[in-house]
Amino acid sequence: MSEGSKPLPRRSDPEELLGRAIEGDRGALARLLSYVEGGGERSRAVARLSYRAAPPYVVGVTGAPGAGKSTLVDQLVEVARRGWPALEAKGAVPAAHSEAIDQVAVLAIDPTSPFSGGAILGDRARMQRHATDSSVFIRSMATRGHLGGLSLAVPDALRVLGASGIPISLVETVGVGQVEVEVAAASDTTVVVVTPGWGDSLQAAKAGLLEVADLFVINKADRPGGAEAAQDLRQMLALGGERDWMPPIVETVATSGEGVEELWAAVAGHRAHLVASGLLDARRAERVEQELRRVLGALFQERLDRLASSERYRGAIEGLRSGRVDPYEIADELLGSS
Ligand SMILES: Nc1nc2c(ncn2[C@@H]2O[C@H](COP(=O)(O)OP(=O)(O)OP(=O)(O)O)[C@@H](O)[C@H]2O)c(=O)[nH]1
Ligand SMILES: [Mg+2]
Repeated sequence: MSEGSKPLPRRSDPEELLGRAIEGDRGALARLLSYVEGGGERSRAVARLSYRAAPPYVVGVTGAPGAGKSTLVDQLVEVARRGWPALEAKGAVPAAHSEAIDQVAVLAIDPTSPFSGGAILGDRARMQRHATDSSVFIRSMATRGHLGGLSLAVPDALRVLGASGIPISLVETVGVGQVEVEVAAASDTTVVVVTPGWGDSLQAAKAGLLEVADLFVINKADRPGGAEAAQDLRQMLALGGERDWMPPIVETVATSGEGVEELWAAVAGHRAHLVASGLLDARRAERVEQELRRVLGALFQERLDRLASSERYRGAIEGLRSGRVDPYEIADELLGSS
């Protein structure tokens, strides 16, 4: 067989890559995630392969820039690998909660730049001690061209992690914009990180983080003002009225690891609540619907962009300028035949 008639190199075939990722090949997994980021046909092929797989349990960690999210995630990885802690309280400990966790993935989402910004490098450095540990998979993600941006790329990426057999994923996002808040809300347990000091909790509230939080962390508890921050949060939560789940508030010092065990226990407690109440499945089912909407939205947008660069569209604009027709008529006409 001549060189030219060979099929595509098998190592770039998504199915082959997924097979290898399941066997623990981290290079293959990294490549699949690059496909997801890159968008286009390859990302679709990856989605097709992985969408039936059970997703990992997703713990979203969000909060203002510099709150200590990466430092905290780095510590959480360490603690999480010891497994879900047994919850003594209330006797409500499903058997699933004593299971070991053999692998943990970390996704650090960078919404600031599609061209791999400085934040990613900082995060990498902060999590470097896990770099040679084969049970920890760390990845920074941006959206180079994924249709629908982060809000679709992240669920796709999580599904790939699930399909590869990774049971837990920690997702770090900066909670600043609508999309980041959406990404955080797509987690099973959303941890909102604030720091002591006036106004931080208020900022979190303004950014819409109060609604998505299942758990609050007051990090940098080695600084003064932790108790006041907790008080602020409690007051704001109380304004929201009764809820099924009142988000616990945990104080941590991420740099020393203080409070991180308690944080992990609180995550486990929330997970137990979701499982026991049936909310885990209900939330995931709801997310599937939201995802379909986003996919449709992205596809409509794509269609609109194509239409807007067509000859027909330019012709229609001419008609509009001459005042012969109104925009609604033209829109109907364009849509009817697009
Ligand atoms: N004093 C103190 N400093 C901390 C603590 N946790 C993190 N830091 C420091 O805060 C700075 C920011 O920490 P990161 O973990 O990078 O914060 P981040 O929220 O991931 O930051 P971005 O990803 O840039 O939004 C670093 O210099 C950390 O060493 C803490 O508990 N106490
Ligand atoms: Mg960070």
